Amino acid sequence: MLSFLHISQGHTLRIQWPLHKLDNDAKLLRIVMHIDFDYFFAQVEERENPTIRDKPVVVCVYSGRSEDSGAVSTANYIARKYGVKSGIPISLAKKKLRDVESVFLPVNHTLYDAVSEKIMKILRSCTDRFEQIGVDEAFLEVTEQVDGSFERARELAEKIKKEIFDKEKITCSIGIGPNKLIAKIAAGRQKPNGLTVVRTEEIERFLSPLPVRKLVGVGAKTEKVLHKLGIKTIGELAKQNLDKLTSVFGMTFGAYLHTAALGRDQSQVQQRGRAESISRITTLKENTRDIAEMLKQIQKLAEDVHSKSMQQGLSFKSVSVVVVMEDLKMRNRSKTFQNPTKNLGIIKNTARALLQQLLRDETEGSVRRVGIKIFNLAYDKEQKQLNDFG
Ligand code: DGT
Ligand code: CA
Ligand code: CA
Repeated sequence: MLSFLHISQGHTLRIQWPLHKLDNDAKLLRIVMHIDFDYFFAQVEERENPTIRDKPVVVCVYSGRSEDSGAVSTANYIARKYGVKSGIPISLAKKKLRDVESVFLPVNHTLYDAVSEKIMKILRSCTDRFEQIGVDEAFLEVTEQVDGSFERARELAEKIKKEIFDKEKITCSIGIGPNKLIAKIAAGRQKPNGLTVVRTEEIERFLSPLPVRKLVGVGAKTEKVLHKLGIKTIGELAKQNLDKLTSVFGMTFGAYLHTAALGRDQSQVQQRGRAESISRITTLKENTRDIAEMLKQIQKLAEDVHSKSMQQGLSFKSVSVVVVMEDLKMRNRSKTFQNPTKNLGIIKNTARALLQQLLRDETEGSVRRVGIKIFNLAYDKEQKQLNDFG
């Protein structure tokens, strides 16, 4: 893979990161990791209650209309052996599992979100280029960290899997490739608890036997059209000429199919998803001007926003207090510090001072709701270095 970085005289070119310092050829070298947590909602439920682990576990969205109406959100791999999968009706899942003792549970998003945040925080500490996709997936750009070595990327992935399992008892599957597209498809190849590495020179052999449906962006509809054209595998799709694909699928999507089937993808890992602020608000038992009562609630809310910020590895520079008056008018007061902090005491003390000030200014009317917000958020400075994994 690194062969083009060798100079003919026999010595190796020193790789100069960051990427923009490299020549054009070397810019093509990227190593991207995609992580997908295995049967996520069901695995979290197993973790919470290990006695259900050896049974089929089905996590459901109950619609509430009748006892079993609704759809399966996800299921563990034991249940999948019986044909239970995301999206099928709960009643159908029950039918498939009628001869075996199984566990049906309602979705508990608060729980899954909390676990997801903890794992995402681990991932974020492993790289400075991180893109979260939904609740159970993320891309990591690791090119620089592993010095362009797929072998070192594999080692890093093993350490990440171990850290997630040691800390959160959740398994995940990781794909490593020269771009996001390949990494994502690779992550899905050996599930659960898989690790699949696809080097640049392996792209064609890896992609060509796969059904077209495995290509990111190809859903049931596109698959049907492709099948009608006699195109079943990604390899067959890669052989189609661009004009034919654009005439059937339009310029944008046709061109996408063409390049994607060749395993090409230039899209960057986008650092995003960081919250602008973290806030909590609550309704008081009764409308009041009793500051002690309001402070009691504010202290609890402060602990909430603080723990949320800790989970996400965020510090803050600003704190604000908001109250909703009995006439539903909103009032707030904020304070911004010179430097970011993670200190719970600072949130509490600042909130108390802000609330006192607000009530001194607002002399009329009683308060219906109180809330708190931290903002001007930043990720913790000390990012974990690769050495911490070595
Ligand atoms: P896997 O294949 O081991 O990654 O299994 P999951 O369950 O993690 O599947 P994934 O990654 O496609 O989806 C992540 C979570 O999203 C999953 O635990 C439940 C939820 N989910 C996925 N598909 C559906 C669906 O069709 N309906 C509902 N309600 N939830 C879904
Ligand atoms: Ca998953
Ligand atoms: Ca997923």
